[in-house]
Amino acid sequence: MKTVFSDLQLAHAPAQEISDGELKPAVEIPSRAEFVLKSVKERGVGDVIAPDDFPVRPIHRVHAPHYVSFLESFWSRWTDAGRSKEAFPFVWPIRSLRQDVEIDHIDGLLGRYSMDAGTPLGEHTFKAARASAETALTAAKLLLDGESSAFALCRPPGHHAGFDFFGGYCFFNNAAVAAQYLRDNGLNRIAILDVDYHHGNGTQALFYDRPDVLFLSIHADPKIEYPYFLGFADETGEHAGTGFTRNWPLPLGTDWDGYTGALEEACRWLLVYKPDVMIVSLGLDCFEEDPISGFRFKSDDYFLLGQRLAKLGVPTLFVLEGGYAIDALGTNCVNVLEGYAG
Ligand code: OKP
Ligand code: ZN
Repeated sequence: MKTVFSDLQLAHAPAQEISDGELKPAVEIPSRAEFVLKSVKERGVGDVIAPDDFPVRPIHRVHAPHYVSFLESFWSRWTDAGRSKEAFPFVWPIRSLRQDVEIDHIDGLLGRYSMDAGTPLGEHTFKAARASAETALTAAKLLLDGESSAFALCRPPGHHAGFDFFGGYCFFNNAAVAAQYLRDNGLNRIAILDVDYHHGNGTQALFYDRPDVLFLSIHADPKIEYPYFLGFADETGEHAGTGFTRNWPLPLGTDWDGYTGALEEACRWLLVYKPDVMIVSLGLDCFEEDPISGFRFKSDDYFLLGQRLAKLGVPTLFVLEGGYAIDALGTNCVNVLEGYAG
């Protein structure tokens, strides 16, 4: 299986994040990707290729052009305002505040285009996020060209990012951009299986009213875990997309045995839907040692996950999402890919 990776993704290097009432060392850091890349090479997963250049259009198919422009111009506006360190939003246009005014100040714009204060933006964030989306696009293209699987080593991750907002360490929704690209290039049915520990709120929202992209997510119960405000079992799609979203919120402490029931149900939906391509939003943060998560996967369980997905017999695009236990991240990720490849 080929891996797509771009060095430009390492340029986004946040120092700190707001977490638990403190400024703490950031966890979504460049070494995540470096450790995964190292394991991919050491264990001989397959060739590692750089992404192709893409026009901005496939990103605009998923994200508002004004949101993309905001990210692109962010650093110059931020420094024009006299700031030099990384940025965090702190005010949002929620209920009772106006959504319809055009904001001039960067502090207002940061709130307009975000869902949380936990996602630092820096000088190179746009460049890295765009490279991450192009990594997913290039891997999607490999499937269009006849490969039966591919691994997009994406960073920053994507599944929390929506039509016009960033959050949860995500800026462009790499899996969604890939899904839309596959649709725009002749494939009719795409399934996205999100196995990140956190609910993929951005991906769900982007395809919530569409039957052509099935969204399935297994994650920690949002009642007690980020992103809190989406990912409950009663969210099953709307309008033409009714029935094409499924969520399996699971309790803290879930281990592989506690996970497999939901996974089997998701697999049954996949078999019925018969997608042309399955995109796996591959978070590795269900791991027992993950510093920000509360599930109890062991490293060997990731082999079983890969094996189970292979049994579906569907062309599969793996897109890296979260996973913050740096030392084991490469092992866990490649365990999935090896389990899949058999
Ligand atoms: C991104 B992905 C913990 C703060 C957690 C948000 C987590 C984002 C996860 N005190 N902040 O889905 O792995
Ligand atoms: Zn996650």
